[in-house]
Amino acid sequence: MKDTTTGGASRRFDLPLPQPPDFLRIGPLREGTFRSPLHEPRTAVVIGRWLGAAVVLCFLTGLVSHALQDPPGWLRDHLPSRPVNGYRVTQGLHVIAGIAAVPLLGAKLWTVYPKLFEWPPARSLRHLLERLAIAVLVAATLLELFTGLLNTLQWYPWPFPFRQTHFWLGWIITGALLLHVAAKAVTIAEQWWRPRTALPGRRAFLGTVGASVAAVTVTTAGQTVPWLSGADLLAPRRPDLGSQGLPVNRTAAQAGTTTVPADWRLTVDGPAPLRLSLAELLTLRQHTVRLPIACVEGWSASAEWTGVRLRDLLDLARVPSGARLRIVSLEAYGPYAVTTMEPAHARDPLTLLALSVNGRVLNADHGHPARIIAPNRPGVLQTKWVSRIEVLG
Ligand SMILES: Nc1nc2c(c(=O)[nH]1)N[C@H]1C(S)=C(S)[C@@H](COP(=O)(O)O)O[C@H]1N2
Ligand SMILES: [Mo]
Repeated sequence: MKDTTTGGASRRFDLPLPQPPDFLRIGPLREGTFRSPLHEPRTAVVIGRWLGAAVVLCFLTGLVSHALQDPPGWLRDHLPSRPVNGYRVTQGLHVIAGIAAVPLLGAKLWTVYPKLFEWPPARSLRHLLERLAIAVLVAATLLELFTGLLNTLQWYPWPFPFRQTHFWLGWIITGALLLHVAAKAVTIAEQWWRPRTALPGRRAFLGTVGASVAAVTVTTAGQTVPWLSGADLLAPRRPDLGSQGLPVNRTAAQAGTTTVPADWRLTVDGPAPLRLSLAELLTLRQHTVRLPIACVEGWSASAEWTGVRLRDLLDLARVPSGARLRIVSLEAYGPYAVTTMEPAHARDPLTLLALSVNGRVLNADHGHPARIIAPNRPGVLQTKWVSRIEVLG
């Protein structure tokens, strides 16, 4: 059936055809309730393009983040440890695009919301399915942006696991978005290249949306983009604030690792297992590298790390070069107390078992006595308070 709002001329969304029965012509179902001329397809398409771009960017960078944090078996051996700043850039973009999507989604929903009161609610099975797909798209996108935003604040006021929920919602949104774009393909094509027609208030509206997007991104992007750090007013983190010049997510007090046992040794499994005290680690060849902590929450901060190359330790223990590792922390509980590392990262010459940061011995909050620091690796996997390196084969 032909959608009555897809005419070539720009047509407002709020003309219910046919009208609802008399007793229902109340509230938003009355004719003429929505008076703005901007509830029309051209404005919806202009904003939809930007919102679509932000959503696609979030989805792709989200896939990268998920793959690096929890790689499926077939991908494990193909995840590169370079570029050094890879995860910093993809995750920075993920959070920047997600924040930009908030005002864009608000503007898009405002533009089209008279359609919520379309009459009749469903003209055909196709129309009903199309509207159901939009309901899923809107609900999933609202939940996705809400959980993502709260994650940047490290606040999890819900009973479900954040990462899995955020990941699967991303797929649901992408599927529903493809359906939505397919269902609206004619309208989108018609409006895409249409010469601009002056509609009262449109420039001001689009200008306000653009200014809102600029305001929320410029005041938060400084948590990962160094030259914007001066404008970092709304982000939960300033990358240069924290002990030893770096933010801390989980403190030693929270992890229960403020006091390291006097008999602490780094254990490395392998054909020639190692048990090394801190003094012994310091006698091995030390390297200094400049690498970022790039947190999934969107902040990142570079620092100078000094310590022993992980691959030197693996060679000493005669660990085979293709081995995957399990890195075990002194932390007893906590989702990042144990992490795994693929050979590409384990063998990268920049990957260190770091003992100091910015020229000072690691303090308790940054992982004393030893922590992992590796290039192109999510912050959650830069394990602090390392006690043992196991070989997974
Ligand atoms: N053992 C352990 N290591 C950990 C964590 C943790 O909770 N436990 N948090 C990780 C996270 S989420 C980040 S972003 C980095 C932060 O490192 P920093 O506190 O030294 O800046 O440490 C990582 N290492
Ligand atoms: Mo993190």
